[in-house]
Amino acid sequence: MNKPGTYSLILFASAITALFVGCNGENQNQTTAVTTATPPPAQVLKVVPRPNHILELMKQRGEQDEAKPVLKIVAPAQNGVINGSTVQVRLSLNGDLKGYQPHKDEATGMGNHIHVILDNQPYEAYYNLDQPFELRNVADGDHTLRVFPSRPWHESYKNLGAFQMVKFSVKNGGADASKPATTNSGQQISNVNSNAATTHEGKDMQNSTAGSVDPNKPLLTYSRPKGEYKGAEADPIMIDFWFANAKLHDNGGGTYRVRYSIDGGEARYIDKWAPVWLSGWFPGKHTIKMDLVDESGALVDNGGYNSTTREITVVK
Ligand SMILES: [Cu+2]
Repeated sequence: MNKPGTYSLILFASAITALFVGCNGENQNQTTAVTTATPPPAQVLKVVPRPNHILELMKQRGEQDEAKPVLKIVAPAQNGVINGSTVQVRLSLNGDLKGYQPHKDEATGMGNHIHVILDNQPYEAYYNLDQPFELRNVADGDHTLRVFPSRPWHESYKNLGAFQMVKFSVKNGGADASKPATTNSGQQISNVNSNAATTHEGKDMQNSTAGSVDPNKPLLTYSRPKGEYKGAEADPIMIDFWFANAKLHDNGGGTYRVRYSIDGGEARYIDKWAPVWLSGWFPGKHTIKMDLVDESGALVDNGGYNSTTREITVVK
């Protein structure tokens, strides 16, 4: 975010100002004019309430936001071994759904969906549970898969049973590690069944393997923000995560805190498990670092997944 050119200009302007003050005390107007070349304002991010357009969407959705969706990972199986680099993901959705169903509205490109996370990569969106979701180009080795249901605006459901994780491994996959990361977008026609070509959702995956994650220990799963934000979408931007196997400080006597920092700035804390909306983003690239810490501020490790840094782009 530094702009060396701008700062040199300011230094130069200050030098000129000093010169004027030094040699001609009467030239106050000139001095004032030059010193108004102030440095660019720093980005100040404020926590703001849930925005009105989301409140409006919630109203239109009836009871859906009170749903308690329960996911089950049908495939890959826990500790399963996959031959080949394409991993078929199958999920079943149950629980108290109150009308909640994953579905992409073709007109808006939005809808309820599932966040699917291979290892600790950014999530991919899975819309049509009637079709398997393909993770393509998955590297040989051990992996984890994490899933949880999401609303159209990418806020996760946080009820018991919404989040699931399995470990599996890939053998003889021959995945191309040199492939660029997730450049293919979404849908692809697959002729798995020659009689009826089916549309599979799926994504090329980055080269990664599992951390040594203990499924019973406190686990922070980074979800949002992700990708590119444009116009009204970029103000405010939501921070959201899944937290399993423990409680945060303000959720009934928990001892954990989520610490985040934007662009390497001050540490901020989330003590109650809920999305946080931040307003005031400058255009450009930003980093978001999200850590799980204990009350002394020490990182609580779990296979490396409890400390995640992501980059997003804000376009205005
Ligand atoms: Cu989403």
